[in-house]
Amino acid sequence: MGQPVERESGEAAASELPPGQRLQRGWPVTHYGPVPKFRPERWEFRVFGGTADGEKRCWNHEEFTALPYATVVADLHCVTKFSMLGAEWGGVPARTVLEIAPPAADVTHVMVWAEYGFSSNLRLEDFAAERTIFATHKDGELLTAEHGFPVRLVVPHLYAWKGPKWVRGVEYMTADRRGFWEERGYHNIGDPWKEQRYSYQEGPGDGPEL
Ligand SMILES: Nc1nc2c(c(=O)[nH]1)N[C@H]1C(S)=C(S)[C@@H](COP(=O)(O)O)O[C@H]1N2
Ligand SMILES: [Mo]
Repeated sequence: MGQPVERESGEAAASELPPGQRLQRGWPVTHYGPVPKFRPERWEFRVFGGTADGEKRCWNHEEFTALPYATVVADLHCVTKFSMLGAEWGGVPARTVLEIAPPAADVTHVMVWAEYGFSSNLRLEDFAAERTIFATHKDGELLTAEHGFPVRLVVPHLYAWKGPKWVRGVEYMTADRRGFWEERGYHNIGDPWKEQRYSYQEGPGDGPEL
């Protein structure tokens, strides 16, 4: 089991909820659209866009799950106001992906792509945060299909829509671009401790023009 991880500044203790959130018993399933069927022979995880050497990286399922495994204890805060606290996520840290497939020096943002074209954009520093992880497991068990099997992103310090389920790749970007929910009224950054829920709350510099 992983050790509880020290929180970064600005975050509260594990038992504390961000403003406006309430505790949820159990673990509800929340997403837009159908649950994709996992086809191992067709599945690949791609890193593309502004890589340092200009080359794409591509891992099949066997290769991806053989990457260095780590665990992170983190909460899930849905913008619809429920939170799930203290899950242990296991998988491949985003930092590991950044090390193996480094971005070019001018990369500032990433788009994380999932099945059916779902996407979410992140600042490179949020993606590179110590606890951002491509989770394959929760509390020691493989993720279920509806919770994102085989891989979902968990970004502990942002609202949960910033963590796509059924991830298929990462695009390194030299400018910011809105993802699926960020184009549809949700905040470009999505910090739950600042209650950055909706795009109308964005200040100058928080995101590209809508
Ligand atoms: N591919 C995909 N991932 C997604 C979503 C989605 O619509 N599609 N919804 C997000 C939202 S809004 C939340 S709250 C969490 C919910 O994760 P859970 O169903 O495992 O609780 O998944 C996130 N990841
Ligand atoms: Mo959500």
